[in-house]
Amino acid sequence: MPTPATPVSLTRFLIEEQREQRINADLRLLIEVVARACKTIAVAVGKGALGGVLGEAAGAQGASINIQGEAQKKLDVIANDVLLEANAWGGHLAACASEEMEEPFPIPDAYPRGNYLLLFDPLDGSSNIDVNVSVGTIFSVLDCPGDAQCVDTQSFLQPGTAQVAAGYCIYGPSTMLVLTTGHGTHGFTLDREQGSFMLTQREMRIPAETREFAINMSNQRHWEAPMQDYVRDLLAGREGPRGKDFNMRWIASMVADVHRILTRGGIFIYPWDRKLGARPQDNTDPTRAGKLRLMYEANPMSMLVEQAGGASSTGRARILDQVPSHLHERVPVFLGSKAEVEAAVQYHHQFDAGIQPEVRAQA
Ligand code: AHM
Ligand code: MG
Repeated sequence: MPTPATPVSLTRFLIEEQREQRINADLRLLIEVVARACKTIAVAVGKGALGGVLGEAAGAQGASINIQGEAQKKLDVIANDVLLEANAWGGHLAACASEEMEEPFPIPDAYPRGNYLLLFDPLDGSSNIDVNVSVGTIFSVLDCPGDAQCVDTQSFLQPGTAQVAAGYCIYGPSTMLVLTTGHGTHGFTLDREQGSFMLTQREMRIPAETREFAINMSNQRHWEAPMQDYVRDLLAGREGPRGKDFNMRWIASMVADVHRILTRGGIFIYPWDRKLGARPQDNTDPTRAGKLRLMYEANPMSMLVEQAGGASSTGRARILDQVPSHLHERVPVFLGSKAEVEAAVQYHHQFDAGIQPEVRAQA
């Protein structure tokens, strides 16, 4: 009988990556610390109503509102605090930035500073937390440019191509960490008895073609013309210009939607829409150019998706090439199966070139 392959823990995987000189010791420590923080968050999320952690966080006057203008859940605050505390003292970071905090958090003077920057959305999809839907933590790692003692907002304003690692932890029926350090995208499942993340999906691959799309259709009337055309053609199915039937899924928790796409393909779209504000191409207000945040959500997810053979775009340009001008910049997001992302981008390019929908349908 063949011997079953030895299970590979996250720790062993990272040590082997270090031996291959794909990561250094500090980056290994950083990823281990983030993974440990995610285990703590998983416990808090898993307690649900029993832990008294559901509902909104209290602010000075009613609900606490974060920099994004959203009411914070208690678990948003808990997850943010867990990540900050876990990462403060290891000596691997110069600073953190969080979707929940207006300004970056430099490592306190009491601790040594390292040369990495960590960005995170501590609890993505938290509006779903009270209804027990999968949520997750998304993170991105950058090198700190210049002197780690002088870190500021500007230090973080790097394009997604500069990320040295990215990942998410999904708190679902099982807790999984999905990680890239620029050498493929790998999935680890938390063994709850052992307390260890175990490698369960090496080299995740997204099928290039798909028949599944994920979008919040309730915003349809606010979309721009090429989005209307693209989704109209998806919905037309086999009888339409795409010549095949499409299925739709929308969990409204990006981590869960992207996890499905990494597992079985699909396209995830959160396009610009009129109610959000400034059109991204007008570049007047980067904080209102979409719903999802470039640096905490779009960049890490784009790196994971590209490393798994997929594609990621604003609808007009590669997300990872976007140079941020604002820490909390937002961006339209199209990511997933490569051929489908390219199809969606085509609708935008043809619209920008003045090609009419009927002509596009025959193209
Ligand atoms: P959050 O970071 O405040 O949770 O917001 C991001 C979430 C994504 O997880 C999800 O894709 C999107 O918002 C859902 O938006 P909508 O409620 O408009 O469908
Ligand atoms: Mg989020």
